[in-house]
Amino acid sequence: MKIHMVGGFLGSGKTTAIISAAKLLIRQGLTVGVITNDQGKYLVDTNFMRLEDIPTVEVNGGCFCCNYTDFDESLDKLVDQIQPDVVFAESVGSCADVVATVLQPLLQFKDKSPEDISLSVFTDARLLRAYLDGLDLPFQDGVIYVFEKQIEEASILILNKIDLMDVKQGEELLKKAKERYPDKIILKQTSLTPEGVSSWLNLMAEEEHYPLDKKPLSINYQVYGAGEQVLAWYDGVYEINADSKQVADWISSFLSGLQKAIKSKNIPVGHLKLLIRDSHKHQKISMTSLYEMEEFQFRPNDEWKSPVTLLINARLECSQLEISQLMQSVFNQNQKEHALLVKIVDEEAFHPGFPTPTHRLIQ
Ligand SMILES: Nc1nc2c(ncn2[C@@H]2O[C@H](COP(=O)(O)OP(=O)(O)O)[C@@H](O)[C@H]2O)c(=O)[nH]1
Ligand SMILES: [Mg+2]
Repeated sequence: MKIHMVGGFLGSGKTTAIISAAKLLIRQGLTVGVITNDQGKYLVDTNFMRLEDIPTVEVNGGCFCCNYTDFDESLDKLVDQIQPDVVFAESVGSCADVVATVLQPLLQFKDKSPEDISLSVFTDARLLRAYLDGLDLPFQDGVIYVFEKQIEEASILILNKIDLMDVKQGEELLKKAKERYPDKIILKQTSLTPEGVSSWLNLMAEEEHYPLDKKPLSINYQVYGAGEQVLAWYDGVYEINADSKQVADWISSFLSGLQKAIKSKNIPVGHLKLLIRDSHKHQKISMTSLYEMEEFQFRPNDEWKSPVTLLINARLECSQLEISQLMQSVFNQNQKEHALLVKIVDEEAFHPGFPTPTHRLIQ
């Protein structure tokens, strides 16, 4: 069984790539399982993977490193349930230091060997380009520190969403990245389709990519912890009961209300993702950093059948109070305009705890 750890910043495309990769491997006759991970209770990624027919277990309420026992049990559960040939584990987008806290424990306590394990780190090509060009990224220093540390420990670095640049820009970025990170295998990628991730999959299947030969990551947990905590988390589950047109109108204006509120308050976005589902279909909508406000591509003409569930996960650089007030005011404003039967089934907002890994093995 191969275990591919997939890390990298919020919104860099990890879930998208895992889904494409899983579909390709399943088509080839392999059995694939996924372990998702995030801070809250109601995870968009887990539900989305399952709706895409990919066997998925989750570690919620904190990252793999601080919940290693849950990670370990989730892996056992997958093995019991489906005996996978390949497991993808997606770590939280604000998580770093996974070699010492997750991969080393896998080797030492699970009796895995290095050729069974890989670590790929995803970056949004545009964010990496801005970073390598020395431009200001839309986050505080602590958050940028997490972004840097994630890249530093990668053995495979993916320049993802390369389709959003022209070919020349992509080549230039690859050249710059190779100069800056000469010890890494670096791949340009578009993760939207199974075909787009085939080179990445071949790479992981053929060679040994566990970064054992490298020095342990030198990381300042105070700075990392501050970066992790400054991004507040919100998750919510809403249930909408109305006819299809009303549901679509409510969601459309809720989405644009969110966009407007975030923009007007100038709040940096780590990730804002929504999963809309009814009994026969689903759609995931994402907004990542300020570059991608336009990524909200809701299809307003779809037929939605009541009850429609809206699952929301947000990671914004603001306080817990601000994130809950923002969600509440957009919701209330939307209710004033549409007055539908929309129930908030559950919701919560918090700052993730300071990272305290279960294990930190640096040989
Ligand atoms: N254009 C483009 N969009 C992508 C690509 N990979 C992911 N995305 C989009 O980026 C957003 C965030 O992706 P997601 O997989 O949820 O990121 P994660 O937070 O790293 O798991 C989604 O809207 C995806 O559709 C890509 O290769 N090209
Ligand atoms: Mg994800």
